[in-house]
Amino acid sequence: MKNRIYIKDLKDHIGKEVVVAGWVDVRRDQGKMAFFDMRDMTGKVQAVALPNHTDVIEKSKEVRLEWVLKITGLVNKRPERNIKAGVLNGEIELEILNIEILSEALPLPFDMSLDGYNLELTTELDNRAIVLRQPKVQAVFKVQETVIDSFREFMKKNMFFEFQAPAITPATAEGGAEVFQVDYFGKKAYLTQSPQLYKQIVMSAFERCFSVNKVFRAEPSSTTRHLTEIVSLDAEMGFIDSWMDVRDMAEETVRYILKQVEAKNSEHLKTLNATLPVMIDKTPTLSLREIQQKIFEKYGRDVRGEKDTNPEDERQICEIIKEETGSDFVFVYGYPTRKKPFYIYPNPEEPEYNEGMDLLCRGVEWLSGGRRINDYKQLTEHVELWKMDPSKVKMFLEAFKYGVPPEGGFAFGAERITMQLLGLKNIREASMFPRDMNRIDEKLNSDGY
Ligand code: AMO
Repeated sequence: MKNRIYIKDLKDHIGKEVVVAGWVDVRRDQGKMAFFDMRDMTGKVQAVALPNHTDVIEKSKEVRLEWVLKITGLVNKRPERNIKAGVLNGEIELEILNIEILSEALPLPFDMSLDGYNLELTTELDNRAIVLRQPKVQAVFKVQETVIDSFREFMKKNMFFEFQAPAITPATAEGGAEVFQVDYFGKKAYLTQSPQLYKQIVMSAFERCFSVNKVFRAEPSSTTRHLTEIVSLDAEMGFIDSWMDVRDMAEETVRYILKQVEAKNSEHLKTLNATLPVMIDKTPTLSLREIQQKIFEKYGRDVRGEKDTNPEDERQICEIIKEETGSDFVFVYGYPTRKKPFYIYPNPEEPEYNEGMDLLCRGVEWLSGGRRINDYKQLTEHVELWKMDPSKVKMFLEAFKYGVPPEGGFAFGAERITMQLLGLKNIREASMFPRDMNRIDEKLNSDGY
């Protein structure tokens, strides 16, 4: 739209005639005058129809919430007594000279105002097409945008090369049954669970690489922290001295993301009443066995010897670490080698435990990663030990025949981080169009074409 001024810029046009376009946000009729807020993607402004423009008053009274208008108006300073300090456009208002109706709207099926909005999650998700206009819902995805942008920024600052990993793969990367099978011209294929093997191949040529990709997990259960389709933020780096270099890079990545969210989304955090988690100077790092011992000592719950953490362990260890150090984050490393994927590097001093790690925060896993095996011989031994078919990982193994430095990497789900940063109760709130066992937007199809 030519000549349109964005609402956030109106303050630079005081005394001038401008064109704004957007939605009617809040209406207030007051006797001889009519007021409503206009909203565009940059903010809101109060529009007012004054008694001397009778035709404009008539039209203003006609408009309803969410109608889409093009308004020609005069940017006026508000009278001193009406100034709202600290609010965008709190010092100005738009005197309406002309209204052009671009689109009418049905009455909203529920209250979408900032204070009045209170939908149950299922209703919210069933009504995503409308609810996306609600400020709290928008705030979640604005924060998520910063999370993904700042991951990318931090990677690039650190010379990681961005690549695109395929979504259709011939074999499963992480093992296990949680994969979606697709019929690929009569052959079996899968939606990727992780770009794991590809990122290691790309690293072997580019030294450092990252990807921002959709990955798919056929999670057969319906939990508050699992989706079947997620945005995976993956990184892989060569020339590490030990797995601790990978941990440090993961920690600095998260620290950068937190700083960016704090700097760019303060209004959104306020809207959501969210407090960011505390990351102290050096995030505590404990082995799986150490955290199991701590849980036993503090809560008397004996999970010593378990092969992995369960949600209750994750909650309890985060509580313990918070109490002991003030940190909301904790790294856990050293999982039983044979219980994890074949590519993870076993600790040379006790090979039955590996150099894989998880980052937990506020009771939930944020990230997994660690050191990988870079030696071709050791890798082929693992393929055998894990009873894998070597022909299915031939392309992966190929890269390791030709010189690969000591290396490692990590990945985290954008929805998990968003959920945990904002203290959301359900991961579905952190996915714009969530996919789970029961939800695949059946009402969205284009069979009519
Ligand atoms: P992992 O399987 O632990 O590791 O996944 C990495 C991160 O992805 C997120 N995540 C999920 N989020 C929502 N719903 C799910 N179903 C789901 N599954 C995973 C979590 C998790 O920490 N290849 C390794 C990573 C690596 O070693 O580099 C991997 O995929 O935030």
